[in-house]
Amino acid sequence: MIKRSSTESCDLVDTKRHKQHDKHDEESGRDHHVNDVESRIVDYILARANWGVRNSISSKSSCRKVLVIGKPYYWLNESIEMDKAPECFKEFAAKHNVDDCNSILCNVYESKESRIAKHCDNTSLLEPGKGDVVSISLAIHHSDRSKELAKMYFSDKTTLSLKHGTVVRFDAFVDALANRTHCIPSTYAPRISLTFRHLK
Ligand SMILES: O=C(O)CCC(=O)C(=O)O
Repeated sequence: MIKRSSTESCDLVDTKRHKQHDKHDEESGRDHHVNDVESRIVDYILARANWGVRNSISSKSSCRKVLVIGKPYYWLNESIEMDKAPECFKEFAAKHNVDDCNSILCNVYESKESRIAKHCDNTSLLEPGKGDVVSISLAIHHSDRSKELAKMYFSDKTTLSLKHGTVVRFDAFVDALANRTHCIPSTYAPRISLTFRHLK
């Protein structure tokens, strides 16, 4: 089971489904025989993610934890310097052609209630001319890798099914001009996303 604070009210998603993996690892419910770049990233993020803080706002209300790597986007949590992030992040970024980004916001959606509200990205923080935003989903549990983990809805009626390895790309400047928002209202299976941006 993933460690959670005792005050958290968000129920974990479908824990029964992971019983078989609990046999492998009672502590995390994850299959530690899998040691690819994605599972190393998931382990690293799960061990460090916490509620996002921004003045009086907390990501707890969305049942979503965060980990900030590189330049901080939105959340004021302490961030891990890009150079200090483990090699698996560099390998993963290179694989997805986003190794020139200077900010990775990791969102952890552990429970059914874990969500992100309708929003446009804050373009005032982005490097001018570099509005490309790339968000990649990872299943927390290896057994969920072929399943739909969540759905992302854009206000122009585009709906994307998020699975392990799904890459979502959009231009934040274009979307802001068109007032095209996006949101993920709920979580079907525990998911982590890594969102790569170019910040000023
Ligand atoms: O978690 C995701 O898949 C999307 C994250 C997102 O929309 C954001 O960080 O602004």
